[in-house]
Amino acid sequence: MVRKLSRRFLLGGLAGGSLAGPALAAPFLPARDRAAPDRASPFGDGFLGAGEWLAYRAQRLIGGDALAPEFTEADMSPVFRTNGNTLPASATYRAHAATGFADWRLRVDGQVGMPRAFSLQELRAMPSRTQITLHNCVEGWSAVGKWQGTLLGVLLREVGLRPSARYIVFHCADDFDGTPYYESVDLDDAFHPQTILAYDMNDAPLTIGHGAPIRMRIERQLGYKHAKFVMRVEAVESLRGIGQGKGGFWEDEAGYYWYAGI
Ligand SMILES: Nc1nc2c(c(=O)[nH]1)N[C@H]1C(S)=C(S)[C@@H](COP(=O)(O)O)O[C@H]1N2
Ligand SMILES: [Mo]
Repeated sequence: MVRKLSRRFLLGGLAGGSLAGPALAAPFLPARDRAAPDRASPFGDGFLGAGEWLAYRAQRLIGGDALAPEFTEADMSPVFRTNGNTLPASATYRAHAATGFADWRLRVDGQVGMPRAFSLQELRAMPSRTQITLHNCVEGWSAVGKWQGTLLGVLLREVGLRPSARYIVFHCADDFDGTPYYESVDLDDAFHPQTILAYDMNDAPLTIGHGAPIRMRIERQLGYKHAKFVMRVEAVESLRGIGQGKGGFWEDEAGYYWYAGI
């Protein structure tokens, strides 16, 4: 398992993306410290549709380590549209935006040993990854963009994930008719080398429309999994207590698949 993780990490560094920053020796948890999210349904037996469950198991089995394709600068889309909410209504969010997110903090809590709040400067100082990838929205558009951000795996290691943690939930500043946006992933995606808390897009600080101050990039998943305006990262044992229990805003509201693997 240790060899497998090293290979994953090495591939992450060689496959077009670049890693930067201090303390890159072993940012990912040893396999034995990780839960086994693929052994049981996140929501209890029979919750995921049969097709979704099969796809999830198959992809975890054969493609657990696989990287999403990466592209070159020449492939980058001249226009990368925004989608969903482009400016959270929250007064707290707008106050942070007005001051360039200087006093904003990312809360990281839940099933962790040391809950912590990170400033944008702290996140920027941590090991990062840059990648040029294809974003796929279920509404029928896609675009290639360049993203830089803190490796979620490194962040989780900082706070010490408890063995009980099985899913990572992203709580966002925006809402639709009063229901806050949220998303979640299993630990395979959380520790995947292309899963980053992006603060830069196309070599510039993330704009509000694209999710400032940070938005997720979870490259093997469809667009709606890439939570924008992330305010809090919560490690949980089960997704049942989150929202209406299906793991994400669109999963709860419109029956989108929780496992949106592509
Ligand atoms: N917080 C939040 N995150 C979100 C959304 C949203 O409305 N709110 N929309 C999602 C959808 S459907 C897509 S396709 C992408 C769009 O990202 P973009 O605006 O950077 O293109 O963000 C995703 N993340
Ligand atoms: Mo989307």
